[in-house]
Amino acid sequence: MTLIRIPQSWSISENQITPPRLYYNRRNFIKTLIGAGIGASLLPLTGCQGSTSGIGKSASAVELEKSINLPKIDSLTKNPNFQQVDRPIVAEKVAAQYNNFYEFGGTKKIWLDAQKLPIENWKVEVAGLVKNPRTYDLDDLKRKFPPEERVYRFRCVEAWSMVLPWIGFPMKALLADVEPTAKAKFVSFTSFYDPEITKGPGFHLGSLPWPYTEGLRIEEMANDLAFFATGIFGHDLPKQHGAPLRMVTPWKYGFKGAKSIVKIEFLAEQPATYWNTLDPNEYKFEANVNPDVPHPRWSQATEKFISTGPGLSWEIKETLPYNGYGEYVANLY
Ligand SMILES: Nc1nc2c(c(=O)[nH]1)N[C@H]1C(S)=C(S)[C@@H](COP(=O)(O)O)O[C@H]1N2
Ligand SMILES: [Mo]
Repeated sequence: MTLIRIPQSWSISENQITPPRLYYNRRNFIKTLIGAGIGASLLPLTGCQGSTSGIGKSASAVELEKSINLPKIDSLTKNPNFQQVDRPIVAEKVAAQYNNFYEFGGTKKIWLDAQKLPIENWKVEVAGLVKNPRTYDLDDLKRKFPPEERVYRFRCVEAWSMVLPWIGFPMKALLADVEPTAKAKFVSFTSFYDPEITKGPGFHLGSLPWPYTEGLRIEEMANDLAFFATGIFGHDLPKQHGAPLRMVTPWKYGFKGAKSIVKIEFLAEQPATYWNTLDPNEYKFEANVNPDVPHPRWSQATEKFISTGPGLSWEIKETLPYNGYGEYVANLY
């Protein structure tokens, strides 16, 4: 087993701390952009590769504290079925700086840029093939669906992983409230998008399939594991994790977990999704964690498990089928 310990996260270079999506995918993004005939817009994209991280600088340290210093969630139940994971929970401040949120950019400074997300008076519209279409505000959601904590493994398609203590409610509770009709076979989730606010370098280009969308089959949404997070680490969800409401599907690769959801739509047909539209060979709609199916450009057999500790450190671990959740979901496939 390889164990890499890096005591001070701010002493390492951007290449080491950028989850591999960006540099693994650089060629691919460039290809996509050129394919779309907007090669001249490459500068902002490649320009972000070398920018320095905000981690550890003192002004940023204050901002980081602010971003996670959020109201505690009272009357929280710890779901006893989802407390035990054979790996330690990541340090909160590591998780709060190690994000993907491409609307806000492609570097590891996203956590800071994401503070621009406006979450006041948030509304989530539920539409499509349901008996009770409706628009919830956050108070509705919190009142209707009492918060519980679930400790889940999290595995990004670029082969890093963590354990996170989410707070929220099971997706099946929402299903019971809105009652999909018999025609509903799929569901699509749309993230907040406003090109005036979500100005990620190179990523606000009109040719990319914004807004970020994801999708599930209805049976997947009804599975016990499928979860909506409104909090993490005992408090409300920080913006960089997708406040105020994001999806958590721990048996699937992390990109399935759309952040900052504004719309949920029930459909008869499989919806288009962000990464699958960008590159269907590399990002499948189903996207179940599977160590035996390599990504076209790297193996999925192992992962960099980001362990506890104040700095960034990781161990190489074997990746498990369905990310270890086969007993819950294998019957769906
Ligand atoms: N709207 C939106 N949702 C998103 C993403 C994104 O770029 N935009 N990135 C995805 C990817 S690739 C991952 S790994 C996770 C990261 O979640 P975290 O930053 O809370 O760890 O969010 C997912 N959800
Ligand atoms: Mo990811």
